[in-house]
Amino acid sequence: MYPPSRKDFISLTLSDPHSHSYNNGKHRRQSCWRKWKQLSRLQRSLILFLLALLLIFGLLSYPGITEQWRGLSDREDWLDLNDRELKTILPVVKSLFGQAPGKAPAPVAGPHVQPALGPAVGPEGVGPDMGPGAGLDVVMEPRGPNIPILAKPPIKKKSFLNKRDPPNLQKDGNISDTVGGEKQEVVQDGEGEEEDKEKKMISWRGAMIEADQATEPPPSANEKEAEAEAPPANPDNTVPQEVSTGTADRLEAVRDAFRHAWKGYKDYAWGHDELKPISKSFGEWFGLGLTLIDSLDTMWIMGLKEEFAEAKNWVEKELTFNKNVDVNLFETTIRVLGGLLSTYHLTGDQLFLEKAKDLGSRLMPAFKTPSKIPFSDVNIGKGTAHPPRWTSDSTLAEVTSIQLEFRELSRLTQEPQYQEVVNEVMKLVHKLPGKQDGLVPMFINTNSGQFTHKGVFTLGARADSYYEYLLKQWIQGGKTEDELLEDYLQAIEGVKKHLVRQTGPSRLTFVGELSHNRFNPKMDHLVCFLPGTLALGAHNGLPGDHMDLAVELTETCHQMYKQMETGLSPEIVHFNLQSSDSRDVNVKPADRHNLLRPETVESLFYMYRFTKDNKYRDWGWDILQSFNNYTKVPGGGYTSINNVRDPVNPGPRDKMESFFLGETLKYLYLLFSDDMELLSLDKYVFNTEAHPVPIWPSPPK
Ligand code: DMJ
Repeated sequence: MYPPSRKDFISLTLSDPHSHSYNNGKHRRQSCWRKWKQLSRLQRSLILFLLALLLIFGLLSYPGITEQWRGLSDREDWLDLNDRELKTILPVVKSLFGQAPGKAPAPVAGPHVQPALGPAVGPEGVGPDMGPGAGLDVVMEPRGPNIPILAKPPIKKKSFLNKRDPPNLQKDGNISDTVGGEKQEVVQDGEGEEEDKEKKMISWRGAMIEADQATEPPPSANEKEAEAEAPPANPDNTVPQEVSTGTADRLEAVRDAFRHAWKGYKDYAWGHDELKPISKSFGEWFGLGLTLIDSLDTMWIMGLKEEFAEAKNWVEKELTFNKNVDVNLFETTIRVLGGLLSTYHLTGDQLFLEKAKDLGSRLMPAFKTPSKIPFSDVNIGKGTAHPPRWTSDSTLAEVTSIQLEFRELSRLTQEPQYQEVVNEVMKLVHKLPGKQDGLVPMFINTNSGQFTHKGVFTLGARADSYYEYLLKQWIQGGKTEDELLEDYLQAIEGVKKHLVRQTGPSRLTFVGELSHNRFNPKMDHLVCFLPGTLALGAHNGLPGDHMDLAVELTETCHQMYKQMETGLSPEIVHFNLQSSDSRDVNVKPADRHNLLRPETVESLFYMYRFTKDNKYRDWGWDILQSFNNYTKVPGGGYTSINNVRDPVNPGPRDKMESFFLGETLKYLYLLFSDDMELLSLDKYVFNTEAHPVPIWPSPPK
């Protein structure tokens, strides 16, 4: 025990001041006894009295301590465990001595974790969709024993409902948080009530866990093993719900999530492509402010006016495409061109159209190839284009999922060249040999214009949005372009014939892959766009069995979340075809990551719009809770994680993809909105990055 250093303590030194060596216990006992005997009777009485007093106080305060401990765990968020102990013990000590033993350290009002990070990841040349395992870059996992306890950022009950000017799209006052048909305002209650509503969040290695779920220490290795064999404690993986979570609450929860994500981006990555929320830094992909532009229309839709104004100011003052940088044609088109076009439509502000035109013209060199199939990369400053270094192939989904944007640019500018180049690609692909019942291979050569790597078919990475854009172009153009419809219908028949199967245990319907006539029961999370697309087709008059398949696939995508310990889907799952197997879903260790992808919530949005079945909203709500529980980073931002099967250590990857703000949160918001006219699916078609562009008015007959 260290002697107190301050004078304001009663100091009792029982040791011999001249003797510093205590060689054995016997000598020590004798020496103490001798000292005791040497004390006067008064001194001995005083010591005994003090000891008795201490004992009595100790006994009396025991229930108080435990009571306070419990109370603290309910109320105190800003202290780490040491601070907690200190705070608990302080009153007891004060009551004994009249004051505190030394100055207590001030509660730390911020994250304690100072993650030990690896070297910063440089510019990423690989996008999130470059195939399985892509983006498995440096895993930055914070280390260290600290488990700080932080308050959830206070729920800002700022109501936009009465203040917001209706955006252009909602001439009828579409954007409203209507409950029971009436505009609702969020009531500003007293502070105390607000505090009560705040959930207690504990940061666990960069992810946020609700305090009441995190009171148990992490299981030991043995306990973990035992758990793995036992049936899950919460087989439903249902996140405890608030008693009644109405539409307005859910909308506000999505806005809160957006504000939190935006705060991280604004504080640490402003004007850069992506936030790295754990290291509080940023990543650059093309240097075009990807997250900012991807977020513009989401902010507009959510009515986040201040945030939107700041972002617009950046677009006006800082955004330039006149820079010597190689960009990926597809990613830049769907995120930046799409984001600018949709923001132009929502706001009517010419700034966004001007920027879109500038970018569109700079992307055009990509189409100067022998085959007219565009190269994957363009230097928007130099006006040169090239394929990836290792091949002259382009990815099929990439060259066939830029059409909505280029076609719309032509319509707006009355300059036909944009539409012409992308329509040419569709025409070529339409008549190309190498398809199997409408299914297309994943690569196409920019010299020959032929498919390569034939015989492999997937609805996942590298082919996914080809199918999506067949339908959406047909809808965009007023359902007049028959070749697009033909290709789409044929492809869906091909999907049903070759790729749709059911699992053995629970008969879950899924879409697998075909490799040289061998079926592989593997499904990317990316495939979860399909139920939404099928439902959109059925809504537009396509066969009813498309909707049946959509319903079944949405259930499967929901199960891909529900059956995981974090309630979040992995990037890829393998389904069991054998009924003898106990589980429907297997996840390989390399596929356990979650990149905050949107496809399932996208489909939930379509399914709710077309069926009004509340279960889709509830599933979306659970997903939002899981994002908040396992991917929310204290201080701002959300992070992709490495392991959806490990709620104790989900393994933050230190990256917030721009599509989390551009798509995932937007679709969640639209899912919970009661306003069916807010981006009506009869007036708008969403590009593959969730940027809405208008369905063209039919030409006069
Ligand atoms: C987005 O960029 C787009 O949705 C794209 O079509 C697929 N990949 C991401 C989201 O997962």
